Amino acid sequence: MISKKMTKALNEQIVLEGYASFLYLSMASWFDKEGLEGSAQFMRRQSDEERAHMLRIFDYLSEVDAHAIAPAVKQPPKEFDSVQEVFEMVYAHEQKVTQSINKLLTIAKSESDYTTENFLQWYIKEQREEENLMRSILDKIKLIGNGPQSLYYIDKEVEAVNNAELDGASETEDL
Ligand code: OFO
Repeated sequence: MISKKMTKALNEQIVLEGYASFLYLSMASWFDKEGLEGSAQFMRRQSDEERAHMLRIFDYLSEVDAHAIAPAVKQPPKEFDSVQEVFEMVYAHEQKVTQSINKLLTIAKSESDYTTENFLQWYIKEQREEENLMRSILDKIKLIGNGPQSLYYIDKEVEAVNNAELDGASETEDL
């Protein structure tokens, strides 16, 4: 039986994952407006992934007979100064999510809630991969440079990362 405290904390995580989905959708739209198609597709896919992360918690709560709460929609920023700023914001948000997952794990451990502890392991791995991915994109942006002439090359790099992720996902599905 899941505790009220654990249920509340998981519902708060739903808010965070849901906000990430809308934030990344807003970033995808900004990239699209700026003519950065590769980056727009990348952020659109990230947005879909975050929605899936949110729904995973929804389904878990209902599986353990708790009440999953649909979060309020908070308006994310819609204008950004640069591609680098966008990816810095994404990286910072992912770090915040990781901290939050770690707190959830601490609660689960303190309550000897092994079922939730086991459920959260997937997020631990996912966050490590996502932080690593965003850091590698930021490293590339820093190498290429953030001036107007560099935008085309940055977009191509992000597009290549997106295609590699898509290939990786379809290989996993084939297994
Ligand atoms: Fe990467 O934020 Fe979801 O888990």
